[in-house]
Amino acid sequence: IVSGSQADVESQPWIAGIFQNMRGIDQFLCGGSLIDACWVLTAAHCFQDPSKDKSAYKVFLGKSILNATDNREQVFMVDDIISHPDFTDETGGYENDIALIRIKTTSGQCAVETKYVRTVCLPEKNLYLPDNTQCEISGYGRQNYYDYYYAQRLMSANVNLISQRKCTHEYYDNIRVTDKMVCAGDSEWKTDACKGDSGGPMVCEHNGRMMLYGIVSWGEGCAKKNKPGVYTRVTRYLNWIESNMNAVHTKSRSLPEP
Ligand code: 4AZ
Repeated sequence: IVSGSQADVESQPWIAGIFQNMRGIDQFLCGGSLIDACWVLTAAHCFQDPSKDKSAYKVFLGKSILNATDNREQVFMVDDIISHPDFTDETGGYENDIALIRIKTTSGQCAVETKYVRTVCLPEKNLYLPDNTQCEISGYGRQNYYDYYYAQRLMSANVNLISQRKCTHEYYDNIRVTDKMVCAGDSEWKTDACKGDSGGPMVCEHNGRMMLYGIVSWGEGCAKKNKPGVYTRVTRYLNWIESNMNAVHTKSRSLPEP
């Protein structure tokens, strides 16, 4: 997060940190959001490395410090990764940049609700928030585009939703930003998501509750003038999310075939 401030994990209790094992070391990969005790919603582009299978990943909930663990945290293995079948990076941005991760502990449990770990609401299908609505992003990603290290603590910042027309035609090149994405930034181009924040939440308040409105997906640079952050528009994927969460539940619960 560029121009963010340190956040207590209890203010973002749905934040997930996804790590990937590289030559024996767990390295931070992406953010995510807990949408159900057993499911984290994240970005498909985090899982493009074909050499990695699900055993290479770990998911942390309740994490305030990136490279240290404390007793508020819960850690999970990855039981399943479901990337959107139409995910592509061929247009220069990312299309359908959404993935579901099923989490379980070594003893087979899902997340336990605490002060530090809680699910976020999904918006209704027809929720279309007006331009300039203030939303909140959070993550462990870079605090400047040219930084080498990720933020060592969970950071968050406010951004405002940007008009679809302006984002598509004025800020980007008429093709990369589709109506299944939503753009956000601030009027001074100071605040943005950055590398490492991918997959993490953009939440917006609606009817007094925080809703997961966007998933950090892409953008040209970070906090660059006229180049807003681009987020997967969650309302456009509610059917996909629901059917995939249900499909796996049904499969694991159903009786064996005769
Ligand atoms: C990235 O590389 C990335 N400014 C994430 C978000 C943005 C740019 C890059 C948006 O993960």
